[in-house]
Amino acid sequence: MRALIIGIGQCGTKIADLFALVDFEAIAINTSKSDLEYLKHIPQERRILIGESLTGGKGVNANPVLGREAMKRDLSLVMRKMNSVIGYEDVDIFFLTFGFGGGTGAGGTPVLAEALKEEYPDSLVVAIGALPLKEEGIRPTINAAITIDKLSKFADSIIAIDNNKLKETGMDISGAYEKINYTIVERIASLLALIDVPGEQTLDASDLKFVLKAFGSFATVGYAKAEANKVKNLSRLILKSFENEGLYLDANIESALYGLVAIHGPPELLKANEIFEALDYLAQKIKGKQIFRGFYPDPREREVEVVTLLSGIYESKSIEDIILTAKRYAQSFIKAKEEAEVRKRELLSGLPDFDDLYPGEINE
Ligand SMILES: Nc1nc2c(ncn2[C@@H]2O[C@H](COP(=O)(O)OP(=O)(O)OP(=O)(O)O)[C@@H](O)[C@H]2O)c(=O)[nH]1
Ligand SMILES: [Mg+2]
Repeated sequence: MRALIIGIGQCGTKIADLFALVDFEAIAINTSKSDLEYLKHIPQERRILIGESLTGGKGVNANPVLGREAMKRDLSLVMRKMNSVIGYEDVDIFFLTFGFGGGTGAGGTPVLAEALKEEYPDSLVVAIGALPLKEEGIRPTINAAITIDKLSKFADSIIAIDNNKLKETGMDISGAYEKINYTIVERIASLLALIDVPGEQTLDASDLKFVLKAFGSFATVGYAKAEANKVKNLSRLILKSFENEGLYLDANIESALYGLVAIHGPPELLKANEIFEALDYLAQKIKGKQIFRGFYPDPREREVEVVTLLSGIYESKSIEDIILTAKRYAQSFIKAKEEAEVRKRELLSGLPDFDDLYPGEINE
């Protein structure tokens, strides 16, 4: 199973850099030269500055029109570099990491997703994006809504992480970002680490691709971990992984089409009846009724870890709030703009030109 992580913009490249730290192949793309320099783990030759002719390497200041243009102008450079990193071995899934609320990531990611789909039709393109905080104001919300719409046409799944969920942790903002970035990487890395490895019942790349090939709908990754001696009933731990606090998105999991549950831990704890109790419950609960499962007994392990992936989700309060707020704002903005134009025309109509009032000043 080969995954390639591509970070776009500041948020996205920070997350990709953490993936590189835990040995994933990662590429960073940004309009900001200094943000690219700030990365620690992605090798220099895998950092791509785009839109330099447009912004002089200074970022696009949350303007996705510029982010989109930067990616378009340098798309052939990006795809060439991509090609040289990929070589001859196929990529199963491209994970594109980015922040929905900025300019480079929001504007550039859909352009790249479309190009990757065209160039590598057998690979999946999965977007992993952070949704803006409500306090950031209207602009990030609009950027997010329009980017969701565009990505839903090209990405196979969109894993949306709601930054608002981290406010509940009560940390300062940069600490909270760090934590959520780390959590995203931990979850996805734990999931990928269990694909194509030996186990009791295993998950392979085609299972994961099946689950994530979901017409650009939303997916969420749940997670729960406990020390082996504290696990009284594994069923409860599994359920916890996809309950609300396990997820980073307010989503109605009943609207999910597919689920995938991977459990890793000491053999004596992976009791079939407890596992099936939870999996049956989950299969009943989700719309698609299909759960892929992998059990990985490991005698060296002192912890039990459960990673849950739910895909095909189309009901999410986090997403609906963003879309409805953006639509409402767009309507009132467009109306206000039209009114302003009408008022301007009304006010200025009937004025003469200079020549009407200063006749005969210039002899021709
Ligand atoms: N989870 C998480 N979210 C972040 C992080 N940094 C920024 N964000 C979110 O991402 C959005 C801003 O995106 P950035 O990545 O900073 O913007 P960009 O894509 O670099 O685009 P420009 O800076 O406008 O060129 C905001 O809505 C933030 O909430 C981060 O490290 N982690
Ligand atoms: Mg930036």
